[in-house]
Amino acid sequence: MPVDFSGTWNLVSNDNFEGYMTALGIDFATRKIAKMLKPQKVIKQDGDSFSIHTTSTFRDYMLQFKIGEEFEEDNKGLDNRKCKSLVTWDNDKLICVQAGEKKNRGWTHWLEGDDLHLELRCENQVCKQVFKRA
Ligand code: ECB
Repeated sequence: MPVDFSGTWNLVSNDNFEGYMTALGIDFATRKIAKMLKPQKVIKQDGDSFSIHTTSTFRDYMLQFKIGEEFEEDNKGLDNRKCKSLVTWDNDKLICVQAGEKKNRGWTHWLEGDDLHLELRCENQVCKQVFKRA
């Protein structure tokens, strides 16, 4: 029985989001707004199919994927770059590789106790986010 990420999750910590956004080329004014946000994630996991809605008072982002199936990701409202993205399991961790213009781009989700963890990577920057169940 694989882990189940399903649920509604609220951001409680956000380490080095500034560095991650800078690596993505996000402008100063947008970074100042974005780092004040407390986004919520709504994750739906149905077998190998996932949807992850990240919502905030400023912008929303929606991602749908199936494990092991590469897809075109259009990072609309984020850095607006397109990637070839692929999500796979590594034991109980969900790993996404976002191949494109930016090196070493991707993210990892895992559960730790009652918390949802997310590591966001771009070039040499790592942002670490923790969410608690709403
Ligand atoms: C959507 C809420 C954040 C909006 C921030 C607005 C502007 C900043 C622009 C770019 C920064 C890059 C990423 C923002 C951080 C979080 C959004 C979703 C990150 C992500 O890829 O989550 C994955 C894993 O949960 C699913 O898409």
